[in-house]
Amino acid sequence: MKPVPPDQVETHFSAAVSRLAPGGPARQAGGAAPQPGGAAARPVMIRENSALTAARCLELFDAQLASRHLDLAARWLQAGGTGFYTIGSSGHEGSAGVAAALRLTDPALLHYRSGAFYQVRAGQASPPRDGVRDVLLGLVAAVADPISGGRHKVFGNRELNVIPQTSTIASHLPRAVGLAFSLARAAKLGVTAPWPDDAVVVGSFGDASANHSTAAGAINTAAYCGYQGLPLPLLLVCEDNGLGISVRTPRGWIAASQSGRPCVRYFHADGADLAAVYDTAVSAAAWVRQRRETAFLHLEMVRFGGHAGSDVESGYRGAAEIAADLDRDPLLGTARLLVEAGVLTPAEVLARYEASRGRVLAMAAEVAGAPRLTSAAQVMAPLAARRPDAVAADAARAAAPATRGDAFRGRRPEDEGPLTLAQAINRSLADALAARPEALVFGEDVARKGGVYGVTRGLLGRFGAGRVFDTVLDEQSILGVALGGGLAGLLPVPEIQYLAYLHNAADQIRGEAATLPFFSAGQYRNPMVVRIAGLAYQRGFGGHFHNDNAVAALRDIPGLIIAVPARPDDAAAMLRSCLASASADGSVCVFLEPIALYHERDLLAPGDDGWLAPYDPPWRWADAHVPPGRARIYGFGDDLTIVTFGSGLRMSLRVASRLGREGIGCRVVDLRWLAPLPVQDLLREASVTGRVLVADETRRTGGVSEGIVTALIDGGYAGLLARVTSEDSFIPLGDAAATVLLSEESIEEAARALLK
Ligand SMILES: Cc1ncc(C[n+]2csc(CCOP(=O)(O)OP(=O)(O)O)c2C)c(N)n1
Repeated sequence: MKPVPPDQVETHFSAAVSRLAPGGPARQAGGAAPQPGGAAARPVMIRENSALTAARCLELFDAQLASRHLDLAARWLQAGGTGFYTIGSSGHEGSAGVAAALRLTDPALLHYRSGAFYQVRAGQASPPRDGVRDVLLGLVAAVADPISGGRHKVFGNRELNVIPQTSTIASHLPRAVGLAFSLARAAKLGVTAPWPDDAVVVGSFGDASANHSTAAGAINTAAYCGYQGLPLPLLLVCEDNGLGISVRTPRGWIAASQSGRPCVRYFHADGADLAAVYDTAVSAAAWVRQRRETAFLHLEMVRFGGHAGSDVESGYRGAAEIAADLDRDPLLGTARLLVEAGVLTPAEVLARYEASRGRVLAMAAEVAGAPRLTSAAQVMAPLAARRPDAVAADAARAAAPATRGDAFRGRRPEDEGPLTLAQAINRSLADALAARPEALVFGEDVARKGGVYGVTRGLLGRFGAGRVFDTVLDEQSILGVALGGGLAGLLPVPEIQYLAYLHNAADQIRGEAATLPFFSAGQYRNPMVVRIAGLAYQRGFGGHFHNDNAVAALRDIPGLIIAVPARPDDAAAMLRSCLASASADGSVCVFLEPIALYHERDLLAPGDDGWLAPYDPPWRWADAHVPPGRARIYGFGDDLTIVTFGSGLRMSLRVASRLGREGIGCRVVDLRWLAPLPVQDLLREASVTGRVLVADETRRTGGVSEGIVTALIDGGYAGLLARVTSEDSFIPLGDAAATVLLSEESIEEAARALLK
């Protein structure tokens, strides 16, 4: 196959380099300027007043060249049908200077155009990695791709501390903020993080991305933390090429919108001038590292080759405008530095350029046929990595008796008598904080107030503000702290105040948390237990936003664990299982708490205390372990199986009791877990009676019942089957709510119909 013919960027580069006028006598890049009187030799600097040495500049030039030729190789591979990704870094090679200003141990979350950064970072490893090979393996979706194992083309590498990113622009910035926050927090709590205490987190992104609410929220949160004196060592790098695909960023917008913010120090450099980028990045990195404060490094760049290989740039930019960018080619900028400093001649620059092309293309040809993933099992392996035995063992982990006694101020929960659901969750959180020094509980109103419903009451006083804290009112940032915290060795237990408010931040679970093990072939995990107060039936309170019953946005996320505890005893055991799954398996767990059951006491009659349960002491935790995906069965009736969960359980048990008085035998299956769905338990209990009623408080469309019915059919169940659900509606205020929600009456009516 023929190489890609030279485009105007290449033609302009070689012509412009040929015209460069060498400055002074050629010097060895690694050489040193002679000192008067034989004093110690000083390294040769690439330019007066720059801290970039000639030797380092030459190394960075090689990284820039490799990055440029990787873009050309990507197009060559795609033309040959063996490459699958052509979004390049051409014009953005100034990012090499940012990498050079940072350390290998500074965690990096990179923009898809930070290819030169990646090449420099690869060279910082000892021994140096072959960054070109890494990227090529990603382009051809090879199993040997060191980060995703053939699942995506991303910049990432565990050894290089480059955490892979998704294609959703800016979605990595809440995690970057969370990681910077968590590194400092882990150090304070004595938790060992995979990065040094003085590490700087770097997150790069484009100029259009800077406008995304995710970026705006993340930058605001960084500032908000800094304003309160909280350490937030984050270097935000905006690679500003003035375009978001075809849409122009208004001239001067990034500087105008990002400079002068409180607690986010603004730095600016010309991205085509490597020495300027390096010097400015050195200052910005020092600012962040020493002050533990956030900095915003604004690099003005150009974009060559359109947005991606498929993008016809001439459709939205004039030829003159495109040509005007050619003089701002960062490779030309670095060539100028090297030639003017006498390090290389123009001919040597061009020879180096061609040598780099030869090396990259030869390697591209070598990896083009590398083996790819060939089965669903291979593709999905990182999603299925569960270790039930390790989870069971971890779930039984309690604090030493003395520590536990202190945590509960002498009154152990098992001695309190029967507890409500809210109390059981509260005591379980306290047990988790006592047993797991890395656990953090945080969210809106969780600390001083103790939660809207008192579920986290008292935890701040007992465990301190380092571990139980109120956050900024931004669900994306709350989840970002969890995303970063998990990477930093913490066990985050964030709270989303109401299920309705998960939805404006759902991508942080769907697109970020859940995908990380997939795109890193299991090398990175996101341990977290996201507590969400939700579901309906708050009597006379709240309307839709406090009674939202939609879980569709969660149910189809591969690998996610979703717990819906209905009863106090299950809540405690299930929370321990979630914490253990997060801790032992790195699982992303959602713990959906039915608000209406928080303070419920009765089941069948006022004062019967049927919805209370005593708290298990630690010695019972192993026996009481509830593995994810196991249901709980109530009753032994042979006539009808009611399948339900959450508030539906209480209603179904009441219906079953009434039917029982008429001699109709029911068994009620509390699924407890919406993911993984307890399919085995479901099929077993369905086949006993041959009559199944699904009582589901979520919506008829996209609700849980669709999954239950499908699981029954898929599993070969051939008996009678019906479902009652809530309506495809939002929840109105006041008594009208009952008109659209699953009710005890509708369950009973459907049960009787099924029994006829
Ligand atoms: C949330 C989201 N919306 C839309 C897209 C589609 N998209 C991909 S790149 C891009 C433009 C990004 O521009 P910018 O941030 O300036 O980065 P650049 O590509 O110019 O380096 C868009 C709209 C996306 N990836 N993510």
